[in-house]
Amino acid sequence: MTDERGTTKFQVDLRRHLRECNVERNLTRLICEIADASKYIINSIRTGDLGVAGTSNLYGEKQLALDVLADRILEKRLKYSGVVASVISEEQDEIISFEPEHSECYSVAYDPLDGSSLVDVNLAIGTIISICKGDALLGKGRDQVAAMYILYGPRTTLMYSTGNGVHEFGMNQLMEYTLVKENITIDGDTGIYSPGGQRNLYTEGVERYVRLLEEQGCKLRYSGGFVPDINQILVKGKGIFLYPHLKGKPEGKLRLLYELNPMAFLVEQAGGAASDGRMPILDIEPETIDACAPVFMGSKKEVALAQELVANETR
Ligand code: AFP
Repeated sequence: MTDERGTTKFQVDLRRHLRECNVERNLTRLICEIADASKYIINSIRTGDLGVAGTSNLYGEKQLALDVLADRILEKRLKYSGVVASVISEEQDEIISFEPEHSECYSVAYDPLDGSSLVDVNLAIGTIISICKGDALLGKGRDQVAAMYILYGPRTTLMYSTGNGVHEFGMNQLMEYTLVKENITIDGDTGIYSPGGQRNLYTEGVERYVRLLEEQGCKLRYSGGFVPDINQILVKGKGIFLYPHLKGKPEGKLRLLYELNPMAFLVEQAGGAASDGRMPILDIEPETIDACAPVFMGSKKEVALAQELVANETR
């Protein structure tokens, strides 16, 4: 499907790609439903109310009208797909169970609109999806069978993996997702770094790590949106993202089920690594649905260096 430079020779849409990769039928259906739902989310972002909804989520954060709308769009699509047994959303406080029509079914954890604080300033935001087999939402990230995200930037792109490489799609004029690049890889280089969290709250190890990155001449590229920041690493094939443990906030900010697990799955599939500074993100056993963890994610070499510097810090 691609030439020797990795560019697409002819347009392959998402469904066809999933079929040609022999992805299980109901998983194909599920991924395509989510891709379809994203078209309605895009429309809401472009034309919808940018104000607050007057409600809060499980983390006590004010929900935007858009957060609530994106959440409803996804929940409805997943429910009526007939292949989903349960869902959990960052915007809701409990697992919701459905009655799937098929025995071959899945459970989905999602962040319908990550980067709410970037909505009013019109920066890139995204939808993040984690998929497990059956009705199993509280397992380790290693149990995921697929993960994907949709990035709403100047262009809309979709990245997915079903455990067989990471593949990038772009939305065309007909609002169809067509293949941009197959088998995205992250090599050993760093080059760019995206450091989240307030620097004056960094621990000694994290501060040393960031200074080393700066001394290596890495360029600062932090957008404040997890989806564009990880997309940058996958598309450029290099870099490191961190949202570390902070003084007074040892668990960091990012959420295991909705943000870290799916992104760690994609990054590992691309040949990179994702760690909380001590162990792979995908091996963490979540204790609650709102569990958070520090994260160092991207080029393997850089994640290993971060671990060397922070693994023994008291948190
Ligand atoms: P919001 O959804 O509350 O805007 O959080 C976005 C996010 O979860 C993630 O997209 C970013 O990587 C991270 O927060 C940015 O956090 P800071 O604002 O602390 O840099």
